[in-house]
Amino acid sequence: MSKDEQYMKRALDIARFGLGNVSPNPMVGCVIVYEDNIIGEGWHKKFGGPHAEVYAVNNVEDKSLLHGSTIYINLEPCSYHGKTPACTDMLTKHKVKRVVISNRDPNPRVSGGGIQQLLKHKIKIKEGILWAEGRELNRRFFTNQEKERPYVILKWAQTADGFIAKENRDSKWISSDASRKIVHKWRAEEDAILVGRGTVQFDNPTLNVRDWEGNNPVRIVIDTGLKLDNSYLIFDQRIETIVYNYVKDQIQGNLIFRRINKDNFLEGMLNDLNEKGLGSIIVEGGAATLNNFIKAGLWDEARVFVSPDKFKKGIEAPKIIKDPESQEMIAEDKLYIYRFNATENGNTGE
Ligand code: AOF
Ligand code: ZN
Repeated sequence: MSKDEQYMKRALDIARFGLGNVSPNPMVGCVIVYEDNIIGEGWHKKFGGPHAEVYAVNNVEDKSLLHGSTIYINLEPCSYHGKTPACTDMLTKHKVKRVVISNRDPNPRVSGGGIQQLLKHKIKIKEGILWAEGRELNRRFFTNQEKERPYVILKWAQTADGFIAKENRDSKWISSDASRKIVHKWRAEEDAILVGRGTVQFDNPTLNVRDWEGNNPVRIVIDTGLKLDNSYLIFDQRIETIVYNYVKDQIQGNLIFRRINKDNFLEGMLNDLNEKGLGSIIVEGGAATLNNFIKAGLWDEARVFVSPDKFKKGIEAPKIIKDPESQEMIAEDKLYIYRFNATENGNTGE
């Protein structure tokens, strides 16, 4: 690894601390280096809060050193005043020497404009360092910007013989305790969690984060004909909950009913979620709902636990006709990860 790559790796590592708190903004880390020493670093901590560069510059004790420093940042610095001031103004004010970037910011309000601002002030630029790693870290953000929809993660647990539930719909005990703990971590990492009507009816889930510390995602239920009565746990008003349907638009406190056209329903729903600023969803079932996302090609990642049990009959698990990108053991379960598109690799994206 070159020096530039090593410092960029540090920027990416600290950027990741923002996971679960910055969406739909990207995770950004910034490392300031003077004569091969890190003199300041910081990351974007919270949506609407200061950007990574601000924390990093504030972290530098002797600001006069900024003049001769290199700034490592995994995303092109922003050049417009959004919820917070333009980072390029701060960097040019301090007359930093060089800026090293992993990815350009696809946000149309930046999109190369940040780099141009810095060049205009004679600051040296190097971009594309650990480009693929940066794309991977911010895959949710890049999907939001490029496809104008949330990043979609499908998740289910199935038996070794391919069933997601028993014939009586009992699906609670397929995966191990360890796998279930990971699922709660995953819930805290995404903006929303989605299930279909059947899952609410048969499992009455809470869809919150219990076995992990973190934010509860917004709950989403697809109940096109509004068949669910208000006795289910997800209607307890404790967490914002959206019911997507064909029938009505209505707001009842924390419970929102949202009508979407029947044609291209999933696209319409994802579009609505994008407009609400929800950058990612984890789809936890059931089989019909998961299959609808797969059929429509509207997914980015699938995380599938396979337990050693055999049910012999029951509700068939969804199938993804491609090889998993990775597999690992979680206690006695196998966890397979599939990607709709294999990670982009190799070039600088220019
Ligand atoms: C940076 N550094 O740490 C982040 C950036 O509304 P604002 O002001 O928070 O701006 C949000 C946009 O800024 C976001 O969509 C993305 O384009 C960029 N994020 N830029 O220079 C950061 N988080
Ligand atoms: Zn910024």
